Amino acid sequence: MKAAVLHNYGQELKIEDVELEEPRKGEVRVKMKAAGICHSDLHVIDAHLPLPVPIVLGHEGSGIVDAVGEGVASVKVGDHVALNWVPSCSKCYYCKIGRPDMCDEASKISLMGTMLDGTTRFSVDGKAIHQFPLTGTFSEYTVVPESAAIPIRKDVPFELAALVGCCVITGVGAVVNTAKVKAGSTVAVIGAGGVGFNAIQGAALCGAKQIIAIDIIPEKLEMTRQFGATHTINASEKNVVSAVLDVTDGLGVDYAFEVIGRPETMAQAYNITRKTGMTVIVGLPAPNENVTINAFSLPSQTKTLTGSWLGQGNPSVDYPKLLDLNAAGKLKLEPLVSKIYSLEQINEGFDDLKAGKNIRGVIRFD
Ligand code: COD
Ligand code: ZN
Repeated sequence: MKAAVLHNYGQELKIEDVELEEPRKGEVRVKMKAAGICHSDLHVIDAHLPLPVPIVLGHEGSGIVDAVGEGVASVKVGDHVALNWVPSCSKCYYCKIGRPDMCDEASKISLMGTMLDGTTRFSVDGKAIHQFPLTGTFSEYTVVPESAAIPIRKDVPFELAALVGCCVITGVGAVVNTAKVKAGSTVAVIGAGGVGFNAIQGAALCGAKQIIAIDIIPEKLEMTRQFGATHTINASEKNVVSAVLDVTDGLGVDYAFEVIGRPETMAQAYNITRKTGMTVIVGLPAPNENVTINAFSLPSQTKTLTGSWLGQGNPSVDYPKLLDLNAAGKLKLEPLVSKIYSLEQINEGFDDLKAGKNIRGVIRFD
């Protein structure tokens, strides 16, 4: 079985034969059909997200259940599934209060590159290969906990189904679940990548009257309009704060979303939020980075500054819902897929991601 393995940070992934253990109790094996290439995978390659190597990356994926371990009840062989990289334990404090995105069990292993029990199912010559926590979708097959395999409708192309697992739920959820954007409000999204495009269409779904897309790539900015952006700002040409004030009667926006993961753009998101508005940070910075914002503004402008992880979603409920919204024509998934790659072309996919060429590049396993 072939998988793409990262052996050392900063290097290309190597396509090689990897052994995969049979699913243990409560686990399922998935024959992968499609996997999205997300910036978070690139964060690992660039050593910004400190997961151990060697590792099979990839956390946005879909496929068909091919084998189930003892006791598995929620999926069966033949089911189409989209994978979930934050499976909830349903026992910890956060799962109990209805915040599975903050599950303590999932957090514990989030930087371990393993399954929930701290072990991994991939190996080469008896030597363990890590996996993107609970997933590892850049592989012809993967083994995941039952709660990481969410059954989905069978009439959706796999490359679209793959996207709900990260960029769609993260972007749409930040807007719908975390910010709860109100109809008629003003929204800015900094970073028009796979996740940012979904924040934009989430804002359109909520009925925002003004949606300002901010990026540094003109072609991407142009494309945001078909997802509902009403204004675009090229951050490499204009001062973002003044440009946003210009189009919002000097107020700033009701809601600003940072979808890149850089301290400068996080501060920018806060600074373009109007008094009493809300700033939502979606992008993940390196663990040691800090943001500088004006301390006086905290009490004097009473803005809400918060974060959003996995779009504050609940995958087993939200994936099917997001795919239904797509089937109803209310959520665009087709135009998110800019280019299809084979597993062998994965490094080209990462080069294109770095160059900002795609909304989403997706690997098809055939
Ligand atoms: N100003 C404006 N836009 C910029 C700037 C800038 N200074 N710098 C870069 N950009 C743009 C790029 O041109 C690009 O279009 C966009 O920002 C980033 O998009 P992508 O496609 O590279 O990245 P995504 O959308 O795949 O992922 C971005 C996240 C930040 C959401 C992701 O990397 C992340 O940090 N996720 C949050 C943590 C998380 O949930 N991780 C686990 C799974 S994602
Ligand atoms: Zn992702």
